[in-house]
Amino acid sequence: MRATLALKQIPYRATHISLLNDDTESPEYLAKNPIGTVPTLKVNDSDYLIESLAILRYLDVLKPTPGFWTGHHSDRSATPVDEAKVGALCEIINSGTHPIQNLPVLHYLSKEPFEQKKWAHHWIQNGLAQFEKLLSFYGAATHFCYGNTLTAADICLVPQVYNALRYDVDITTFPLIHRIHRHLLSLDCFLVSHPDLFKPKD
Ligand SMILES: N[C@@H](CCC(=O)N[C@@H](CS)C(=O)NCC(=O)O)C(=O)O
Repeated sequence: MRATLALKQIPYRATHISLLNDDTESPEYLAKNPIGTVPTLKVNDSDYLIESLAILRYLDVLKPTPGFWTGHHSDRSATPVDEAKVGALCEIINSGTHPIQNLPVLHYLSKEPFEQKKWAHHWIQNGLAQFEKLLSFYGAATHFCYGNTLTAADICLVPQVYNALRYDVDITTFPLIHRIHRHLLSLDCFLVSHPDLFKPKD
């Protein structure tokens, strides 16, 4: 979400919310987001948005340029098929990978960090393998997941790779993901939104 705000040059103020300290369980937080997840985006005095893809869609309607649902194609116009393909890449991360390695699932699975890590590693590996296959199937080029410009698929990929590295998934075994991810990390919108920049100072 922060990368999208940066990409679309929408100013915002970030508040640090720690899942590990149960900040999302406080009455103040739950009043804004009753399911206690992050991210939450305050958009006016009474509305708070949740769910990353819903927020991405909102931000795209709010500020359509640059758009990120179809990718730009140098040899042709973008079509609804492009949008569905970008959507499929997003879903592999957002529905097929991230939720299975999310903290509540790991806590339900086991109290043992080793078991949690083994599970998360397996499902992230599985999700990225699917993503890699689809990148290849859709003919991903060098720099982006789809087409010649940044799309929502890139925006979904970067935080999932961040998590993959936390669980020691070797992303060099996915050549397309590895190459694209390296390029994405050099872009301003990802540089200024990197999670390490939003950690509280000691
Ligand atoms: N599908 C939601 C997932 C939100 C979500 O589950 N976020 C994680 C952190 S990345 C979280 O809040 N986990 C803690 C919890 O669910 O209690 C989205 O895309 O925003």
